[in-house]
Amino acid sequence: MLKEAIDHRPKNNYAYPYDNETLHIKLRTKKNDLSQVTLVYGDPFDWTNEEPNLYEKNMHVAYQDELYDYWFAAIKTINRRTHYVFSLTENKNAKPVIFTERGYYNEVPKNYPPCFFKVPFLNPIDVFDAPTWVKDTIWYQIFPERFGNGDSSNDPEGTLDWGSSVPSPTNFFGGDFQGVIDHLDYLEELGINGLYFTPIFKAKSYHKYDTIDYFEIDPQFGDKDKFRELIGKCHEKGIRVMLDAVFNHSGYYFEPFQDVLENGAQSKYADWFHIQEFPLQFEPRPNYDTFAFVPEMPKLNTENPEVKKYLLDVAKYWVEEFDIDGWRLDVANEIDHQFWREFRQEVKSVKEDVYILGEIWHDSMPWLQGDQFDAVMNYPFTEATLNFFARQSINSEQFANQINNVLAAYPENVNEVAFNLLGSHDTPRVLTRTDGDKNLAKLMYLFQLTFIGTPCIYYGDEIAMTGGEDPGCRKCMVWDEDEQDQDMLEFFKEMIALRHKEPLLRGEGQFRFVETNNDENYVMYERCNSDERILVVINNSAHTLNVSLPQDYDGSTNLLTNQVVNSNISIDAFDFALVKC
Ligand code: ARE
Ligand code: CA
Repeated sequence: MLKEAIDHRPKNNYAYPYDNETLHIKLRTKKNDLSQVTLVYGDPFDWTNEEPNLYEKNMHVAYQDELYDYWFAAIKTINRRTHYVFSLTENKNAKPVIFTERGYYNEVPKNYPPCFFKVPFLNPIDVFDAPTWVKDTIWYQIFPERFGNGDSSNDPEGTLDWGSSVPSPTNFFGGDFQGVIDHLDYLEELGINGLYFTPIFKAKSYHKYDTIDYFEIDPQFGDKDKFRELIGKCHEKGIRVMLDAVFNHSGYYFEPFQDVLENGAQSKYADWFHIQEFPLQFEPRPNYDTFAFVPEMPKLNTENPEVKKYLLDVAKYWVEEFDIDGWRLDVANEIDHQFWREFRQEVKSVKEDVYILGEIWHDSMPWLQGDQFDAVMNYPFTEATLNFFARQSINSEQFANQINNVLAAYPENVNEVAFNLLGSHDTPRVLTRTDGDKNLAKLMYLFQLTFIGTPCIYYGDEIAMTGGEDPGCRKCMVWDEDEQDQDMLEFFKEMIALRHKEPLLRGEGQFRFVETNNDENYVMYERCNSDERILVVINNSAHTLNVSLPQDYDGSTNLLTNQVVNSNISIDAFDFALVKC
């Protein structure tokens, strides 16, 4: 037994309340090292004759990554207080070893056991509780300058004809809210039910990440009435709306920053930013903190009470006055945690089920403990999926390892609302990553749309648009039907409809890999609850494969053809099958 590999803390992804009475416990051990792990638990205050009352629950391996097994058990707590140890068995003949907070024992310590791990009390307010509607949501990301130009009267000076040129870091094409309203029927038909807009507030650039006024809509998109109309029409169609909050930094033309430029240290806004010395200097690098080293994006001092109040008022204003349903938080990881805790309290006090999505590309456990975000942009998921399909750089077992690694890093209730994307306005498009290979792109979308969490489609991916790194990925949406890839569009509609039809494919169903096959390069995974199961088989190879399904799927239904399948199915090269039993 490799004791050095064993890890547990009664916190975070390892021990957390799943709901008001259920506790999830996970334990990490070296991969394939142990044959059995049993959770031995009880109420720390529950004694009879000097002996604590203890119960046992067998754990199972929920996830495996490259190096580790992650054992899992869900228990109902006793009086909401829990203490526990793990009984670890290496193989049939070995005596179990007891793993505790204070090291290893040969048997479960008797008498008062201070070495037990402890989850002192399950307080309902500490349960991670993202809005439940998110589990049923399929997001669609819109970059407003590039989705549709519905009103030429608001076009900025120098606006180019729609789609007449490739995007540069400075050009404008005139996209606006009317352009979105004009195409709401298209979006409804596609089947999405959440829109995520990159910034819409008054700013200088075409991308609007350099805010001038957080209380104003950028005039190139329309006015507040137009925005209200857009939200109203979305809500009528059951489509939620999420906006981008760029609170890490303002734009250069934000009034308080202009005041600092003018009045230097005497400005009443001098402490609104992180200024190293006056006068301000921009070259060779700014002498004030910025986003990256971009002088046009001075970092806001979110510890300053005035700044905090200002930004929290902004956050509440758009929820209260316009009834938006979510905030996506730009550069969320560079803002202090205290700010985000207050942000959550304030925004949720206005509308309880607002979705709070942080932009963090890395492991995000500190933000996902229930007191800050509901989700983060799941780029580690993106990477694993790109590696297996687009780059063909890992085999099926490594793919499962990488996906399991992401899942094991978080509580299950966090995974159920994870924001899973395959590309965004910050990355090359999927079809560009696959070098134009549509089949591979479809396998990626299929995986995303059948995975646990909530998927987000980047505008235009559904009609097979291409584009490289920013700004290449920000081309004008193609509206000429002859130039849209209708086959891809049909594929999206079919898969989206299936996800809406089958609750198991959404947040309801647990996710687990059933089989990975490196020689034939296929994966099999399951979404299931206690009654029903859906199996997805993906053939990521250039050959037709004959795959034998797990026994209990004999006689189940192929969800795409509605035909009954037997224990063997044939899957074309770079194709897939979905069966339900
Ligand atoms: C522009 C040009 C770029 C140029 C850049 C720097 O387009 O080609 O490199 O300027 O001069 C917005 C605009 C961008 C603009 C940028 C600066 O959309 O077009 O770039 O402003 O003016 C990191 C951050 C993450 C950030 C990404 C881009 O952690 O927060 O970088 N994403 C958000 C938005 C962006 C937005 C900004 C932040 C700024 O989504 O659209 O840019 O408001 C690794 C790292 C991540 C890193 C990621 C991508 O995985 O771990 O931390 O994200 O790569 O680089
Ligand atoms: Ca316009």
